[in-house]
Amino acid sequence: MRPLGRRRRAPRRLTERMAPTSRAPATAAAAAALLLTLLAGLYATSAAADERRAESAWAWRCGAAGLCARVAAHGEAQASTLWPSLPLCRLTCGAAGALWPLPTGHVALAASLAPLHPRAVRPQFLCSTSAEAARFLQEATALMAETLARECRVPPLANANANASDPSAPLLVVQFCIDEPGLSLKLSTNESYELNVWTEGAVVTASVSAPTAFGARHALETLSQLAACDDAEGGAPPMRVVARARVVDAPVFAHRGLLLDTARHWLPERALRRTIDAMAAAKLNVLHWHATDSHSFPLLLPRVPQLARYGAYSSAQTYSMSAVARLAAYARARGVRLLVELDAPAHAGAGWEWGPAAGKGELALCVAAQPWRQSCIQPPCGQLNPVNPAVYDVLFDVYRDLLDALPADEQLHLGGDEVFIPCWNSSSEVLQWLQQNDHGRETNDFLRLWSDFHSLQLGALERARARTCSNNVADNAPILWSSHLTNPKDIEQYVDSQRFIIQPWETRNSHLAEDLMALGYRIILTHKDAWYLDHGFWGQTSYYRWKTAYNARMPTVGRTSNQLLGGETAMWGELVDEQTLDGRVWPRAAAVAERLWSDPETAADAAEPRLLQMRERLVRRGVRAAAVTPEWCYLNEGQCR
Ligand SMILES: *[C@@H]1O[C@H](CO)[C@@H](O)[C@H](O)[C@H]1NC(C)=O
Ligand SMILES: *[C@@H]1O[C@H](CO)[C@@H](O)[C@H](O)[C@H]1NC(C)=O
Ligand SMILES: CC(=O)N[C@H]1CO[C@H](CO)[C@@H](O)[C@@H]1O
Repeated sequence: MRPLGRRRRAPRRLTERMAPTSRAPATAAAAAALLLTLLAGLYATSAAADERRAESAWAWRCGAAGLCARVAAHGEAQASTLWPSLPLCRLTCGAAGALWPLPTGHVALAASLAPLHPRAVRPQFLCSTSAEAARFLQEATALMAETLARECRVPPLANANANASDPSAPLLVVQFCIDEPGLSLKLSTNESYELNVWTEGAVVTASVSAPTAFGARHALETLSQLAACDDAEGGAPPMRVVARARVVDAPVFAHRGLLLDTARHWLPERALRRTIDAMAAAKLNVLHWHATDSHSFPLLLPRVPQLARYGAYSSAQTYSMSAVARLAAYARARGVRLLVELDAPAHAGAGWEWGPAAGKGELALCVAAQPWRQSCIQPPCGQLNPVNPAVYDVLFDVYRDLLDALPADEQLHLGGDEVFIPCWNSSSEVLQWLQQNDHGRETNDFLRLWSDFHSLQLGALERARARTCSNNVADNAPILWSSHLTNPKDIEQYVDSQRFIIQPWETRNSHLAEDLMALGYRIILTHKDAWYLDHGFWGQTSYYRWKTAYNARMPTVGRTSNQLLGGETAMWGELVDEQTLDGRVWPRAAAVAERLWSDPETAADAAEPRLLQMRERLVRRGVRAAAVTPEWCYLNEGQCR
């Protein structure tokens, strides 16, 4: 059966400005042509005829509630307000169009679209933008253009001068005005920006001013979200962009993270890069890389190659330090920091077995012990040996190698969760040490030992840092998970508030973060009953939908004092590898991204049309984000709440 007759839309001129357009009511001649086409269709059996596209009967109109309504394209009374597709309608509908995350400052979007060709985008550097910032933004602009081209499947220009030969071809000029010369991305980097877009003839100008190149890069993400593919056939430019816009924006929280775990399952570099692409689109800025655990140690360290030799799942499932450096550079070009975590002293076993053979004694205890319930919380067991001085020498080498691969001064996560006291309490070496140092075997004695481990671990890190010269404690203080050590009533005797940032991973109704901030600690918050993306697949856990993740609020205290640094969502890797990674993480991590960037007063329902566009955008950009609503509900905004 042939699709209904298709009317070719008149090709739009390349320079044509697009306002919501109408389709003329079918004239008698057109109706006759349609009838003929239909009749012809009864007899047409060729494959070519079958593959023609059916012209849709539907168009979209932006309504007063800021929702795009699907309406019949023909015979609509107010035909002049119709857009031919939902993405085009959404660009300028509602207060924030298709932008994700929601900007926190002024947003104005004119309901008029200009043609855009993603292969014709030129950066320009104004004010006294430094050469270093200009180089970064030149690359960032090229990345944005490439991302848009990919989104709309625009092939490279056959002729490098194709644009110049056609003065009426659309051109996007991006003008940058950046205050700070440097390119250091850290907790205190100012990520704010201001974006103004206007159109004159075939030229769209986007002017970006920002204190830092990283703020300007966010402006490019926003600019890319002011554009959508134009599916019209017949000579139309591949994309449309909002012709006049103004966005003033800055994040509410400085630390906006996503945790990936490459120890429970190894992930190829391409999966990490794809995740970073999606993070950049959502303005997440920290990839917390839980690189090692008791299951595996995939980091191939030049000074301590034994860790990967013993600890990697296979010689192919490793990350060389040049791979780490490559990933760090890839991330930084997208406004994302790599926050590498080598969990310790618990969650460490695989890779640490070679100590006795190397004359260093037992580096880890209870490695793969059975029955595992007596020695750890999750198999395989393993906990570093806190009383063996060689452990801290190895950690010193480990940190030196890592810091050589990462940008100078980069922050590290030191782990610190889930020490299982019975493991240490069953080691004759540990017990002997306790006895020799006049300690008993009470819980407090083990907590003291654990706390001393973190002091010595931090000592090793600081010695390693001396080689890469830094003592900026405020910006790159190491992070520890909450644990028995961080109980508010005795944390002060175990963890120094001036040296460590604490990452609570508690349920939403917990007051741990507030209590720790009252004691002067700085906090990165992970709501484990909303932002743990692994839940819902094991034990008694349940799956948190994007709306649950979105609606999980941050505490109100600690903001003005800069103690509440931000939050993270976590994709623990026990039950996810590259096959299902994207769909587990996205678009839920994007929901958390908006909570951390914008912290909106409104709940998820109000954000749904934009979130659904974000999901489509990620898919078009090559991320296999999960579907979160039937397609009918996507096409009919607000009808499935
Ligand atoms: C970031 O820079 C903007 C523009 O210069 C400024 O208004 C804002 O206060 C800065 N934000 C912070 C947190 O310093
Ligand atoms: C350590 O083991 C001893 C002997 O079983 C026990 O008495 C003690 O309570 C244990 N300590 C802790 C903190 O569990
Ligand atoms: C592909 C490309 O960028 N071609 C040209 C487009 O126009 C500018 C300005 O005239 C040229 O510099 C480019 O080489």
